[in-house]
Amino acid sequence: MTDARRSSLLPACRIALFAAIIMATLTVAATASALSPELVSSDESGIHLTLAVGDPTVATFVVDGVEYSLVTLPGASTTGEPGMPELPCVRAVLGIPECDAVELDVTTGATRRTGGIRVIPAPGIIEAGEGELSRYPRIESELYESSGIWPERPARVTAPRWLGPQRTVTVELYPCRFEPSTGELLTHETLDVVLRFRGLRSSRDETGARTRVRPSQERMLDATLLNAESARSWLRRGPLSGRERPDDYYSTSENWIRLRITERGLHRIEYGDVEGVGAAASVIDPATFRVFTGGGLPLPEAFDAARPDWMGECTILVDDGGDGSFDAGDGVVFFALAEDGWSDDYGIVDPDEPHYQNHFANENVYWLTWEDEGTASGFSAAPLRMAEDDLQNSPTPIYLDAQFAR
Ligand SMILES: [Ca+2]
Repeated sequence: MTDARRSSLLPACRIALFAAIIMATLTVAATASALSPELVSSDESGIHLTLAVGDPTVATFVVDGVEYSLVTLPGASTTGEPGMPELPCVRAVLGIPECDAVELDVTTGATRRTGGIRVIPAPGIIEAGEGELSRYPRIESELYESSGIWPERPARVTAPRWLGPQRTVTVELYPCRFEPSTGELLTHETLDVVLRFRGLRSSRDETGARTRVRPSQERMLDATLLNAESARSWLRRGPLSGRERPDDYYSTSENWIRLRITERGLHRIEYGDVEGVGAAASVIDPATFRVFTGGGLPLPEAFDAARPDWMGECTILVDDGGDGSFDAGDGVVFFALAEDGWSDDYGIVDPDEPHYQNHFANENVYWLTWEDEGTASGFSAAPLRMAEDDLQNSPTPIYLDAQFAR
């Protein structure tokens, strides 16, 4: 392909380039004033937290003729279990090592008792019928007729779950508890929680490298975990457990640029485009360029329908001027579909309409990735490249416009 011919294919193409959007799986709404336990220690022998509690605020409400108290603590969340007393709750997310079980011990400091209180139940929800509004009534559960204290213990720990490469638990601390039969509110001035790990796996299984953590994941863990620093030594080892990811995934490379496509045709990403979004274009190894796309169709509506594991790789042309380095004037050429187009372009079997219209997006998305000079590509297969043909010996040249004329 000569430069002149290539440029004649491209003038109508519009390329919108945006910096890679890092896909944080979790954002945490934490305010500066949020009440949080203090981390005393965190290692494989256990995690120790302590919480000093100020005075709760008690406001009085009358609901259906019954006088209730709403108990709040500045910066604390609430228990929020429908029908159960609505009480302050302080949550902390902690990184933990891989183990068979997590045990929680909690001790309380001085406890104040306030009498003559009926703590308001947390609202439930009654879904609206057609033409009605949903209601959120506060209806007492059977607990209000029982003799125990709620919550039963002043702290609890959730079942472990993976947060990216980190095993985590959430600890809930209940500085205030309620005894319905006596009408007393118990306020613990301090709470001390110790988590211990039974059947530790990290020390007995040293096989396999630690999972590579992307900077975005590290920021997410730092913002979420109370013990992010010590939890780093407990990051997952070896291959992913549970649902296996294919080899090719976003974690396979550090470098991704999101390409937002609104016109079907050949597109060219210039050296300056890559540099323009803040990437160090001069250290890119052009042999490692790849372009991926999910295809442009929405995911199936049925929740149990098969979903793609990963995107498809596009066959691209890398124009590096033949010198093996990525410089000004070089570029990456690829064919892309817009968000709407002819159904057979998208591989739609038995389309309802010959022309497919995307009702969910105003652009199709492609992803450009690469490695820097001297760093190995994490992808297992060779990148897909267009074959170049000068068409000199072709008896019946194919004209792009004719092939897709309708
Ligand atoms: Ca070059």
